[in-house]
Amino acid sequence: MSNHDYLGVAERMKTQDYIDMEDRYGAHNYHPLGVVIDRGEGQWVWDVEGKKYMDFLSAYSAVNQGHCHPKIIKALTDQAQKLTLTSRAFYNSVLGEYEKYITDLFGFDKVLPMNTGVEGVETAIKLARKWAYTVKGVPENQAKIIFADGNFHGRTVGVISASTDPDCRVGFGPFMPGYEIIPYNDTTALEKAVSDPNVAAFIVEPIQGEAGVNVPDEGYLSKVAEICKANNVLLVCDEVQTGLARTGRMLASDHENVKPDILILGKALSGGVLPVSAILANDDIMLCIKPGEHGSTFGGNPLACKVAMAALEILVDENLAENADRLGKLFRSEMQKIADKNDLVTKVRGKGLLNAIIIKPTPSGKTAWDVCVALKENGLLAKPTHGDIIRFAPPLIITEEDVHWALHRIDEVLENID
Ligand code: IF1
Repeated sequence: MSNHDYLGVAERMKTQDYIDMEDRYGAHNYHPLGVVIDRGEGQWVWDVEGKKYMDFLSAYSAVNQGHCHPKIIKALTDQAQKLTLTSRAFYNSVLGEYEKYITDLFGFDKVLPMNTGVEGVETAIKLARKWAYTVKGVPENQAKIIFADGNFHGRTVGVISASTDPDCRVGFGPFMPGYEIIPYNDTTALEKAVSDPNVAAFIVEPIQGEAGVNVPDEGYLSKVAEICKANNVLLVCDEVQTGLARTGRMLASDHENVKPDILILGKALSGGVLPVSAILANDDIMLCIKPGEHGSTFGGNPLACKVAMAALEILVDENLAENADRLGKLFRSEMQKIADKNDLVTKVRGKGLLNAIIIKPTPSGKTAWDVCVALKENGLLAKPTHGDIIRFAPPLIITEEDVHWALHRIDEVLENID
């Protein structure tokens, strides 16, 4: 079949055809909502049949800057015509500029560039272990890393070994040793755990995303930082989802003026254009990893560096943290009013534009999934998690008018679901 014929077929395909093709040829490791997205611009996406939706998921916070932000696409296409990848066997003319930009912006000595979020987490684990052996003096192979119950840090074997979610773990053992799990939002448990002198680090999400936007008590993270410091344990903040303006500050840890020893970024670091992640740390920690001890073929490639600089500049230039803070407050207060008059919604929570509601099954057995299907029919895209939670995380470029537009749709759906 010629390319031309194939395109002819593709144009005639309808939603169900695309779904059938994925179902037939793709692994069944996802259960997507039945919408096939073909185009995106800002907070809007269009499906293959031309229907327009407001995106209230933002690719799990990777598209904070909005779909296909012109400045990011320009950075991408300009650089793509010049140089895309050299590997780290050679220097490239963009990496240093990016490294200076991102370390200045976040106030760390050094950055280590990777690609996906989970690679950032793996990198942090390796760096923390290396630091434990070379600086803290932990005996070889004895380093311990503490994680929180309900965490989500990605899908590699090294990272799911820290998971407490059966879906993530069951059937994938044996697991990585050297981890300990403590309850989230529990500083007493942390104090007890770090009394073991072999503890290298505590790796934590400032707000647990996958757990359903689980916001800890005020003061939790600052107390965590204090405990880690007092016990010579590294505080590693996984801000892959909470970082980059999502929660109303550049970093969620900024809410409590906490500066982690290792910061992990991903997702919106590229504005959703390609996988770009990074960890940041100061020299005393970062320089524990020596040449040849860690890396990746694509990490720090010039295309990713240009895209990341554009993505970060947009967050700053367009005041997206401020916008997320202001519109997040509006969203939660208006959403709470909807919840107050509708028994189905038992909880509204979140920070900035990372929010969630908890849905009680309706008398006729409708669930959060059914609500999301109805929202989709009504022009709003969101995804349920853990059966009864719906996450609302629009691109941070939305306006007050958009928030009211979305709330109106949500209200309508909740009123008519049964
Ligand atoms: C999927 C959830 C979000 C993350 C944190 C690291 C990673 C993630 C805090 C790994 C990734 C994702 C991956 C995505 C669904 C998703 C997710 F539903 F699982 F909880 F965002 F809310 N740290 N989160 O949230 O980053 O390697 O994927 O780039 O489909 O698994 P990655």
